Amino acid sequence: MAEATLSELVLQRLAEAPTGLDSCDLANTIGHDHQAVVGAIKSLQSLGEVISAQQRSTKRWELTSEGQEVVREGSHEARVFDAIPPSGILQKELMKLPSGKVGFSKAMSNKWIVMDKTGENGPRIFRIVDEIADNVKEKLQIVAEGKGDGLEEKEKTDLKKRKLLNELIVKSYWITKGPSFSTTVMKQETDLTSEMIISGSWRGKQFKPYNFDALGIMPDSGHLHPLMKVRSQFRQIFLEMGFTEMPTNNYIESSFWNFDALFQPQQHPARDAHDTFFISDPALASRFPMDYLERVKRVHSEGGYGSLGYRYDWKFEEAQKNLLRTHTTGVSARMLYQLAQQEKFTPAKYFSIDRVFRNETLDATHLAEFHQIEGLVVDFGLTLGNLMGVLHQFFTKLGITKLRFKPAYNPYTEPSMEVFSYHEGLKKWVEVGNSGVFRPEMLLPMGLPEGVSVIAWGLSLERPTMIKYGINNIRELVGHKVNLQMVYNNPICRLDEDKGSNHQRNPIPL
Ligand code: FB9
Repeated sequence: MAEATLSELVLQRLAEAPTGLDSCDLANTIGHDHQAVVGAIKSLQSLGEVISAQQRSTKRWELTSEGQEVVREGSHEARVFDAIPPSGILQKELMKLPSGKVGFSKAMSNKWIVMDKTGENGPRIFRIVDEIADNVKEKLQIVAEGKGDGLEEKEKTDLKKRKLLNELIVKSYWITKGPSFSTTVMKQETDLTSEMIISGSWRGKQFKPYNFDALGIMPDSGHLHPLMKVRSQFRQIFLEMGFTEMPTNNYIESSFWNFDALFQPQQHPARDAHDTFFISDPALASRFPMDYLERVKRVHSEGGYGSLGYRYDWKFEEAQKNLLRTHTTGVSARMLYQLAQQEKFTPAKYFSIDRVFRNETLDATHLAEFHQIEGLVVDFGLTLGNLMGVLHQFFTKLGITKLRFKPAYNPYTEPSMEVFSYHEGLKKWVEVGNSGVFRPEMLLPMGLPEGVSVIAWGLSLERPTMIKYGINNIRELVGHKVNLQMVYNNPICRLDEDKGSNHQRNPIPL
């Protein structure tokens, strides 16, 4: 039915109800969906003071499906009573009835039936009254007719306990006549047309008032995942600092580039299948810069460049093993090797932000993969002081100015430092990354000139993203259980703000 007709029907019923009407009762009376009636009420409200409507909550009782079945077929106890012939019935036969179990105990407690245990084939059940009154069915019938208020509260509670009744809180509107009440509704025009102006017909029409608070239609659009929003912010920071992004489009890497090139020995625990995902097909890589590979082999097995090396039997087959890269530092190694092939060395600043994979124990903040953020600077004479400086510059752009450095160990950097920042909320220092100076045993076999050093650092993308968007469980951020609405709803990510004096950015509340 068109809303205008429904609106007029509402007005006509209201005209006959001097004290007012409940929208739910009205919907039942006129046989319309309650939501449609509410829509008509809202439409009438927009006309001015034709009606007034107050939202209210009322308790309603409705039959459960089992309750409806009892109204149709009688209570379980009544059906059990009806199933007992004058000669009685074996209890085990009676229990086979759909209502047997529930009906039997109720009929016994109502003293409608009795059990005779003396029989040879087991207990027999007999009627002890000639007829019964099925009060349960009668009470449910009353509720079904909308007269539930006529029952005692205890009666309704008992029926609710038997799961024959449900108590609902129904939100409805109490409507009364407004100061401008009328039983007819003039259609409101929504557009003032040139034809109306020319003919003057606008004079006899009513126009729907503009709703200046109405929101515009949300344009359909795609939505970036929070990780990708934060990644673009970190990318912006690196680009502002003059760093060039490394090509990270190879999740699969050889053990050579992921470990050996970084001077990580072949017996290092991180190279164990418990920590690394190895690839079964193709299991082995075959193309390497063999002259460089020989230098790597030598520095591992015999030492060189002033290093004693690890002095073990380095195996080519181990270096060939393909894996899911455990860090993006393998990409850094490829870039540094490529830089070393230049005729004339030139300094460089590289960064990468991409997925890495570790065969680790999963928990609320760790999955078997994460996005590693890595930055590195290559030049002559870089020191730990330069590393601290570039870390201060990088984290300041994230709004983090209080940093502390703690000596640490990495197989491919010496010295190494864990980076900590003071968390104002937690009132404690939290780890925000790791860093170090790549070892000469890594750089010199590549062919980088003596005196060139590389300072580098890394952190994860997930940690700052979870902090930024207030997500506590990594599975709410990534994985098959992610609520896509979270992706649609989360706001844009700004790790910066209007350029302050020192270009400090909007701090991520650590
Ligand atoms: O990201 C980490 N923490 C972090 C980072 C940022 C942040 O908020 C933003 C600043 C505003 C809050 C917290 N961490 C490193 C520290 C911990 O979360 C740690 O428990 C988890 N770590 C990951 C690896 O764990 C298996 C984070 C990940 C990590 C650790 C080390 C590196 C990269 C990522 C590295 C490196 C490196 C070192 C030397 C040379 C080159 C790369």
